[in-house]
Amino acid sequence: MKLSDLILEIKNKDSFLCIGLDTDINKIPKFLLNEEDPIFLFNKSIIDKTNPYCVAYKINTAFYESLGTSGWVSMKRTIDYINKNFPEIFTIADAKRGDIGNTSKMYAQTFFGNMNFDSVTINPYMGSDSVKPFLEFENKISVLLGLTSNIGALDIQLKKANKDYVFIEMIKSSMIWGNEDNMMYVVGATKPQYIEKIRKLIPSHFLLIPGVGAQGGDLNEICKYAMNDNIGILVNSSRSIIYASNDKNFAHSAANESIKLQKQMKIILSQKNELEL
Ligand code: OMP
Repeated sequence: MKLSDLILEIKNKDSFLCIGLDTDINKIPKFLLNEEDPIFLFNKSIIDKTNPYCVAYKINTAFYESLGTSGWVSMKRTIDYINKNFPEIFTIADAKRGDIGNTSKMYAQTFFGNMNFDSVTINPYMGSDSVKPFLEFENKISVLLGLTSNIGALDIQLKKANKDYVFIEMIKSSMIWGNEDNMMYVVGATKPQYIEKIRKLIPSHFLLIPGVGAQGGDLNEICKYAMNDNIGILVNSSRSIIYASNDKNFAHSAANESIKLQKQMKIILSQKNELEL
């Protein structure tokens, strides 16, 4: 998918919501466990009910890979289901990959070539040769970890290197590897105080912002600094949406949680439009 198609979808739906399919076999409703592929069935139900309110689905591959072969099958069935039925929805393989070039090429083939995701998250700290194989795929987007939402971001990313934070130095180096059309950056919702600085450095790149919901990030606070002329953000929430309830109505509850966020996003977008008029 092209970035321009994603922007169009955001405008059509008044939403920049990304729903995280962090589907944990231990957390899904118990009655699904009798089915042949409970993970896929759970995802399908969530997707069928939530698709009008979101513009992206992020599949965190850890939840699938941890199950072995059956997990990979569930992941492939899920991505194929989205691509076939909702081709307008942007897909992210949250795999956080990156290795020497020769190996990264295989990761890129896995998630872009074989699985046909629109984008994949990449840990860029091994440098340009670890990211470039992903950038060689046309109409695919590499999402580089910038400043992550976890407490451990303090250990390295928020240490000083030269004059600035390590993560700022990383963004400065990596922003020339690709461009706004084929690269995004992850910035955690739990660290809004750094977003203004990031935006000064990369005013045009899209930001993928996880951490709203279970991790406590504030949607309004993030949007104040992170949005740009093209909206420029996808905000991800996983657990607070997909595990909103654990009974027969779980997908309906997930839709309700999605609607709550989408309504807030609609207000934010209309306020932004008014300011620009
Ligand atoms: P919830 O906390 O349940 O909304 O899930 C957040 C999702 O975003 C998980 O899949 C995380 O792996 C992912 N994530 C972060 O939480 N923090 C980051 O800094 C980066 C990511 C990510 O790359 O998506």
